[in-house]
Formats: sequence, C-alpha cells, structure tokens
Amino acid sequence: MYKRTMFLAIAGAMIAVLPGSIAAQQAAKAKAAGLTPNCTANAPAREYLVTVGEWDTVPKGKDGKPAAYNDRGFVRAANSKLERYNFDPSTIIVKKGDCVTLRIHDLKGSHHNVTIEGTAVGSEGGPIIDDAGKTLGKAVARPNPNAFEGPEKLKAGEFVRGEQVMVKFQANQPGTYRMLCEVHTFIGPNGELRGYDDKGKPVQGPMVAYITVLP
Ligand SMILES: [Cu+2]
Repeated sequence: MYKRTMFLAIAGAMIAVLPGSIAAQQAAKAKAAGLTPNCTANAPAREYLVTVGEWDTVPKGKDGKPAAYNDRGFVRAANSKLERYNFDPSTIIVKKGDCVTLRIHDLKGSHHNVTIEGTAVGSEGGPIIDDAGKTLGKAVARPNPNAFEGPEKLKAGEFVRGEQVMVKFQANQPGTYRMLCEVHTFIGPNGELRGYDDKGKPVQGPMVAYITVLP
C-alpha cells in the first residue's frame, strides 16, 4: 500500500509539472483505461440485467387537484408531469479484473443510450439481443423500429422500448464510474448531472447508475 501510495504521489507530481494540456490528456487516458470494451481471456465473468424504469407523478394539492410546484429550483405549472428515468439496479459493484456484461432492457421511455463517462464503453454500435442472448441487430444510427412512437430516426447507441442492448467491459481500475443515458441527462459545466438543460427544459433525468470497481 505504501509503495503504491508513493508511486501515485510521484506520478501525481510528474503529471503536475507537465504542461496543462498534456497532463489533462494523460489523466483522460488513464481514466479511459479504467474500463475497456474488451475482456482478456479467463477474466471472471459477471452478468447483470438492468432495466430502464421511470418514476413519475403529477403533484396535487390538498384539494386533490393538480397544483403548481417547484422541482429542484424550476417552477412547474399545475398538471406538469414530474418524471425521471432510472436504471435498475442503479448501483453495480464488481471487482478489479472482472469481465462485466450488462444486459440493458428499455421498459419505459421511447429511447435511451448508455455511455460510461470517461471511457470508451457504451451502447454505441453494441449488439441488440433477444432474451436468449442471440444478436438481433446493432445499436447504430437507424430508423426507429417502433413506428408507433418517436423519434423517427435513432442516433448511434440509442435503443428503444422492448429492445435489450448488451454492454460489455473489463474493469481495470478501482473507482466509481457514472453510467449515463445522454438522452435524459444534462451535464453542467462542472460535470454535475442535471435534470434540466441550460435553457431550463426538463430532460427527465439525470439518468445515471454508478458502477463501483473494488480493488
Ligand atoms: Cu434515457
């Protein structure tokens, strides 16, 4: 532990004296290597089924009628639906070295995507699978297969209600990683996750799960 601490301290000091952009690049590279899309042979396999759910409510007054309210600093008119999408489970704990497979099933909401912040891991181009694990297609830019709801066109990484996308990664570095749906999350200037965009438009989020990699 002491040796590792010393190494980190020295590495940190070295990074600190590098020009800003190089230090930032190296830090980003180290973070990106924390989870990688491919697993090494014989890595212990862990699989999780994650569903996409939704919480919603229309706040009512004591008289039982829809009332105006305040949502995290934003004034909402009476009859506004307060809604938030979520991953279930929203906390996933694995060990360093594990090969992790997430089967993520869109149950609520027309479409979502998945990206694990700071890494190359996400749903973009990933397999869409059936319940037996057979590949049915890929999460690439394509027409929405659900003609009954929007949007008409999906961006790469997006999957729709009824689809199940597979996200696989190897957990290389301990830490907590944020798994986000970018459709339903606005990331503020300091990296904070918000449920409203910079114009105050609700994005029904933030939609986040936390993946913790233990040493
Ligand atoms: Cu979403």
